Amino acid sequence: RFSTAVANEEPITPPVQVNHTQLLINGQFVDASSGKTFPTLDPRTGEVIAQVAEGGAEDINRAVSAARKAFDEGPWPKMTSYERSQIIFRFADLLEKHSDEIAALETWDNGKPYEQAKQAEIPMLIRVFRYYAGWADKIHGLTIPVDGPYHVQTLHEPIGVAGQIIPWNFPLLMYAWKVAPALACGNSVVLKTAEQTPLSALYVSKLFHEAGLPPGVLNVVSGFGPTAGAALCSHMDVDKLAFTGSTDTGKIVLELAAKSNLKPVTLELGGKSPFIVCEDADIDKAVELAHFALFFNQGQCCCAGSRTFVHERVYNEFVEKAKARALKRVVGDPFKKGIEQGPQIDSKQFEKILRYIRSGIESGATLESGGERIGSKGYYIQPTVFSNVQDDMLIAKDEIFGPVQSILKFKNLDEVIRRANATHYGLAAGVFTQDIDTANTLTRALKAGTVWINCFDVFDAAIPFGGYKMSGHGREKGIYCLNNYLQVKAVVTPLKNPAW
Ligand code: TXE
Repeated sequence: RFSTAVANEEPITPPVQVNHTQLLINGQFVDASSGKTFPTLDPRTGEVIAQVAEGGAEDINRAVSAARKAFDEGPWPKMTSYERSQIIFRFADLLEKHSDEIAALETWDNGKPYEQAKQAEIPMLIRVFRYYAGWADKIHGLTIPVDGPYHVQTLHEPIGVAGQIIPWNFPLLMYAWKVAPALACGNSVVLKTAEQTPLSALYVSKLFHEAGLPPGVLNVVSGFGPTAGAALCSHMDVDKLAFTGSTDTGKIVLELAAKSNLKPVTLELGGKSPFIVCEDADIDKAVELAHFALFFNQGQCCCAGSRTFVHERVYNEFVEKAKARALKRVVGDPFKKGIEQGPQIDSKQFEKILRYIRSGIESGATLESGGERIGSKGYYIQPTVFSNVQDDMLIAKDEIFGPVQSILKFKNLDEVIRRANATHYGLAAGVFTQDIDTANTLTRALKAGTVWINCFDVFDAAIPFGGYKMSGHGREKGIYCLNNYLQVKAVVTPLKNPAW
């Protein structure tokens, strides 16, 4: 059933070395001021990959000072926008050149299948940087006609020092979504990576400097949330914050921003996204995409289709096929070819997921497949499918963030709209139907930042992404993200001769 091949065997040796474990401040790799380090672990075994410098408040101060200086005194905002775009393009070329090592490092630290990292995520990382490099010299204001003898224009200026905090589920994609637009708009950055996955950001940021990025423009601090993360959020010299992570931590980030200097905050938080399969849907395709929507990246996606609503007329057929698909899922060492699912990120997430599985069973949902760990080493979990899930069960309400599919039954559109929207989250939704009117009705009725129709997880650098309700504030990617990193200055000049 499940490929347990490597969960109980010696893991494959990753084809990459760890060269950078210090903090990157002002263009230099440096130790933490405290001299402290922390281990980053291999999710395949729980063993230590490397000791990494543990940044704290003092290191955040150093990084913010470097970013402040790079922003206030240049050269970054004083370069032409074309020069900035060329550096970002050169960085993208280096990412392409080193994509094998980068993908290997990402897999090693995170546990995601190497093929997924290499074929999907690194190309997207590169694409996002090229997309925003293309924007850098196309950002400009407007000339505005007004009721008086004035020439009025707007200048679109960078905000200043951007503090950015990212999670561990897509370390490099989150890096790209944050760093690329901030730098393209002319800001400087202090990035706090997730404590579970500090390695790949350090590696690629070194390449960024090789591409010509001036010192201080991008500073990377590894460390923990309540120390380094909170210090960044509270810092009086940080002008803007961008955060991706849990809704609970998002609230803390917003509070710290408000209590310090009221810096604007964009938040990309959790989700419990509905995936709605109507009675006229192409069932085989819907089963496959519902499986992908939930199990992709070990189920560790903020937009995972984690409430699979299926129309009662096709429910039994769907459940049978969803179960069969889950039983075929290939789980094992993410460095092996053909692996669809690797280990979960760490013991905390692993235990959390197993708790939710137990809660699903105890609350009366039907366990169709999976439900247990695989092997005795590392954080592998069987692809798990529950049917007969009810809205009030914890597995239907909370973000599990693991390979656990919950299938719910519905009777009609009004009912499924009401139930799909009955959540504090609003990140994404999937709709499966062949009827254009049903698709249009659901698209407009669902309270979600993204609606995928007959597809799921289609990401593109140009498509905005973000949440309604407690899934977040603001949008990342695309043209919409530029506003997060720009100030608008209105400039008014009297006209000497209004007739002309
Ligand atoms: O998240 P945290 P965790 C969800 C998912 C997961 C749960 C917990 O449900 O099971 O969150 O994961 C930093 N001040 N998501 O504990 O705490 C932290 O160091 C400032 C969804 O990993 O939100 C890391 O860099 N920063 C999500 C980042 O916040 C703080 C992706 C995320 O960690 C901080 C990840 C503080 N006080 C988890 N505390 C998504 N939206 O994709 C922590 N951090």
